[in-house]
Amino acid sequence: MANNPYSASNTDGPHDTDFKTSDQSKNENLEQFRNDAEGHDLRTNNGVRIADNHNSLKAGERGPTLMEDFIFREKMNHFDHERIPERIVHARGAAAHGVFEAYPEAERYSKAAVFKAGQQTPTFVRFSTVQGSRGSNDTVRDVRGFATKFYTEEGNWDLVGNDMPIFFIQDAIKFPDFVHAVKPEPHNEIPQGQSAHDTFWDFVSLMPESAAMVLWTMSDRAFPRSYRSMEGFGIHTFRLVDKQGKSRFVKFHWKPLAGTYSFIWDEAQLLWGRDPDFNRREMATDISNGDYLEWELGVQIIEEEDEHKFDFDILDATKLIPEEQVPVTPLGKMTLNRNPDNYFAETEQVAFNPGHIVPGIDFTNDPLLQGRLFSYLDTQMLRLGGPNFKEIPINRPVTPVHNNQRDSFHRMTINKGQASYEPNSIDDGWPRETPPAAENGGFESVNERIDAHKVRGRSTSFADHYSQATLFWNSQTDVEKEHIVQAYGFELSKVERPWIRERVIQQILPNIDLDLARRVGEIHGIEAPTEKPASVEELGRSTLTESPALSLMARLPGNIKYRKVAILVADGVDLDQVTALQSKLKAEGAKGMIIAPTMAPVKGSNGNTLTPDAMLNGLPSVTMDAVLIAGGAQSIETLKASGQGRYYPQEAWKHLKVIAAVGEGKDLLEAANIRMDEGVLTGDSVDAIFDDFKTLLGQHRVWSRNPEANTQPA
Ligand code: HDD
Repeated sequence: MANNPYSASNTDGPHDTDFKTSDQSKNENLEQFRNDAEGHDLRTNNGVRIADNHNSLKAGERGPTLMEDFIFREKMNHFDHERIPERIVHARGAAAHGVFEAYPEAERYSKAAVFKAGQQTPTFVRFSTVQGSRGSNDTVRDVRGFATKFYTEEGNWDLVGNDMPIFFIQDAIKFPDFVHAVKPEPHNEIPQGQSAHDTFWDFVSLMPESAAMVLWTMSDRAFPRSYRSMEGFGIHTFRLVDKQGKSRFVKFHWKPLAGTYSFIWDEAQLLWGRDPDFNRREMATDISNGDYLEWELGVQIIEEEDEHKFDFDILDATKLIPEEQVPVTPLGKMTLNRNPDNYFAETEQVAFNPGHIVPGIDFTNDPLLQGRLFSYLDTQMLRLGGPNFKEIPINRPVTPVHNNQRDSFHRMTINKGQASYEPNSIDDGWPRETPPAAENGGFESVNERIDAHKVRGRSTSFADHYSQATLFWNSQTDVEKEHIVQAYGFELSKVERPWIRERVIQQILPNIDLDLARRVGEIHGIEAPTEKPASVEELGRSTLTESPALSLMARLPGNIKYRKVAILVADGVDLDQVTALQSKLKAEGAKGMIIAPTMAPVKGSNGNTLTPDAMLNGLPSVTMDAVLIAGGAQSIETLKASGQGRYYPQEAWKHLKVIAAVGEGKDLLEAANIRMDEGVLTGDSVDAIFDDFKTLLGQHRVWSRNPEANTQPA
């Protein structure tokens, strides 16, 4: 094209130079599409006012409806077409808008506008579960999707990651097999939101490369307490390209400023019934209360010349790079600060694609990533009905879009001009290319030399299937290990075919750890081998035996910010104590929820009243992080006499939560047979218990209670 007067050689750089983003760019961009009905008449889609929205047009009041009723037909016709296919995976999700602000050091590593020092870029983040359908539960044992769309000055960049740093398979060609195996079984569509079934365990036990990721999903990471307490990972090795054109390998990490913490399994399961929307509800409520969610985006940086310095292949998505080997360099901070206006329009229609990258970011040859680059666009064509899904407001970049792509279903853009091809001389060559160079803004792929034979195969450097599973297991605390053993125990108990259970216990788990295999084997009455059966290549070699960063306990918040604490009250409660508890919690950034036997105003001992936030069964203990019991003789008598009142602290105790009782509150603990331990505090005043309460809640749970809690009824 170089000698064509209407092509690239005729251009001298970007043509949309004055385009800049701010944290509000996407909000402003969406505004033109918002529809607020307040103060407006009800009309048909053709704009005709509707006089009666209750009665169809009939031949006589008791007669048949007339075909002529265009108002009825339009309404019914639209309703009949409301549903679109749910996502084939990650169907259940919740999203929020936010802003990403780059730290000064970010621009050292990438020329992308999103990483310019101080640059604010609007974001939209969708969190999801993988296995369940759109109507399943939030707190299932599963991986969580963590997909971020950055509406940058240079176009949309999507970082489509998960809350775990590795994946189940190495090559995208196995993705349909994996998803078929984990999804509800084809003959009866059971089970929903669970991996505890034959097809999943059949597949993963035949695919040793999945061992490490399955281990992660058997850990408490699989039910994060909240979206704000989840880490996020880009998983694949990507590239960042700096202004000089130098490319470095990177792994992306989202580090939650709130720290990481999870549910325990029984609690997560109970929540399925008590509040199936727990995570999404909390995020939406927190954002509307101004309690925003925050993460730092960081990268592990690997210079190109160090590509082969690891015990594993950095192109293998079943491997993480231990943070002890390559620390995470923070590049910026994201704050989620605005709820979507409409679930369908934004959260359901948002279309992520790891193939959406911008200059300064590039792919690697990870075969899982390469396959994803095909799949996302393809699935969106079906789910969102054709190639014009890019014009749906939530998917539009905030940059101008001009190209020669035309037509198809539901085209919104009215392209002017006669020429829809390039080069052209009719429209003076517009829209023109921007030559691929840093100063011109055009996208340029890293100029990697590829000189290879065409081969359908896998590199021997991908043969290690177990060393990082072992690393993860070794890095867990005793309680975490116990939860993992119990998880394998439960999941395999749901597997009907004995040979699948045997395969997991005898051929997979021992390669991770002999003790793990023995303990799971004991639950199933299956003898585990005493030596690792896998080949040396499969066992891999890891120079690191432990990575403390892999334990959830490594990132406990230490503070009680954003924690939800139940304050149990009934008529006659000591209101001064309640007020003191609430204000102390507030001062720490936590929230005290007033929970009473009924929703009727609670009469305090001083004659004042208090409005409850919920009833005992409205916000049960599984929805709360800790329990406080305020004093007041009459209040405690009422709670003691109530089954729900006694059950509340019992359930919280079982789930290793901190419980503190002020004044007569200790009588409720006695009546509920609560075993006293370091996590059960009593005192005559709020001051007497609060500091210890705060310290213990900062550790998330009373882990030392675990052995004793196991001996108590569920
Ligand atoms: Fe995927 C959705 C994350 C491997 C094919 N994926 C999807 C979503 C997330 C991920 C977070 C939901 C996005 C949203 O909220 O809309 N997927 C991952 C990660 C992977 C991964 C972190 C491995 C590192 N995915 C993967 C492979 C393939 C796909 C190997 C196929 C080759 N993923 C899809 C998909 C989905 C999807 C079928 C379903 C809905 C959608 O894309 O938009 O194309």
